[in-house]
Order: sequence, then C-alpha cells, then structure tokens
Amino acid sequence: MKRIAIKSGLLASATITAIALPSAAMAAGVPAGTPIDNTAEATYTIGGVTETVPSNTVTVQVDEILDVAVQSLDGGNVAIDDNGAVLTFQVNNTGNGPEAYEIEVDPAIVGDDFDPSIVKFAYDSNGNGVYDEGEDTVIPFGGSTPTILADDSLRLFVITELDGANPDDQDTADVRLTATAETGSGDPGTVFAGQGVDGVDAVVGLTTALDSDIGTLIAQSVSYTHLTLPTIYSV
Ligand SMILES: [Ca+2]
Ligand SMILES: [Ca+2]
Ligand SMILES: [Ca+2]
Repeated sequence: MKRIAIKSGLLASATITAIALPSAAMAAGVPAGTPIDNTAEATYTIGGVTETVPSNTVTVQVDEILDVAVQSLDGGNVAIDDNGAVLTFQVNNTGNGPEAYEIEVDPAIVGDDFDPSIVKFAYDSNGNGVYDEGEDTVIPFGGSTPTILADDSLRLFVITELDGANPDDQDTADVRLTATAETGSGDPGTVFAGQGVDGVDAVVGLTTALDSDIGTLIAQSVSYTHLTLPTIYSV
C-alpha cells in the first residue's frame, strides 16, 4: 500500500475532502438488520498532485424503524341492532422490521349519540377477510397482535353490542382502535437500544409508532320489548 507522507509544511496547502458515512438510522425502507458496507474516501491535493485514499470499510446494520398505520375498512357506518355488529380495521406495519402491536379499543368516545360495549376483538387468523365467530383468534383485552412482518398488514375485528345502550334509530357511536408498537413508541427518533431485529437498535419513526382510526356504528331498527295490555271491556 502506498504511504502518503504529509510534511507539516505542506499541510496548510492541502485540501482534504471526506465523504461522511451515512447514518444507519437514515436508511428507512431498507429491511432492518441489513448490513451496509461503507467506505469513506479522502482526496488530498498536495503540491498540485491529487491523491485519493479509501478508509477502511466499516460495516453497519440498518436500524429497525418502528412505524404503524391503522385504518377502518368499513367504508361507512355499520348498522347495529340487538344482535350487535362487527367493525373491521387494518393494522399496517409501515416500519422495516417485524413487530407486534398492542391493541386498545375505546367505545366511550364523546360527542356522538351513544356508547356501545365491546364484547371482544379478534384478528383474521384464517385470512379470509371476514369475521368468523369461534374461528378467528381472539386478542385478550390488553393484548397484542401476533408479529406482523414489515410492509405487511393484519385485519382486526371489533365485536360490539348495544348492551344496555338504548339509542334511537339512526343514532351513531364511534369506536376507536389504537395500535402501539410493542417495542415502544414516542417521539420520532426515540431509540430502544438493541431491541430491533437481530439486536440492532429500534428507532421510533415519523408515525410515533402509534396510530388509531375510528369506526362508526349506526343504530337501525332497534327493537324493544313492548308489553301490550289487553283492553278489558266491561259490559
Ligand atoms: Ca421489531
Ligand atoms: Ca360514544
Ligand atoms: Ca376470518
């Protein structure tokens, strides 16, 4: 290897250009844990002669970015009556590594007409896109989805009932589903050291690793039990 000796008297006139190593955390969109080889170059101009020398190659692994997007898939209000109703949501892993998400469902949104009750929620474990009672896997309250791969999604179902709510016909109720990355959430750039795939750092992305969306129920043809007393005529 060629040695470059820089005499102190020449250093003042030397121009040194270095290419900075890219930050691993900046490589969003590249799968977490991907090794990237970086080599910097330094260009010297000494006495009118330009020399370029490479640095040692440094291998870094891409950090895991924690992101999520939640969307209601109902496309409009979902009718609910005494038989209850199912709201459908999708959780998208918009990060670059496998991640599970804690699920919270809030049926007590204010500003609408009534609050339904949540019987349970489940994910589409048989992958047919619709809720199958007794077949799709129930997520316990306070529980999480299974691991969702990067750029993949999971369909969730929220099973609701009126359960004492006595809405008028056409009254509406909002239900919010929130998904939070199990590894952690917070301000973008928050680092969970070593907690990414293959031991890389996990870094919160622009979504704060938390997202929610709202599905809306609309009461229809609510039937109440009315007792009709017989009319007694006296003669
Ligand atoms: Ca992860
Ligand atoms: Ca409400
Ligand atoms: Ca299903």
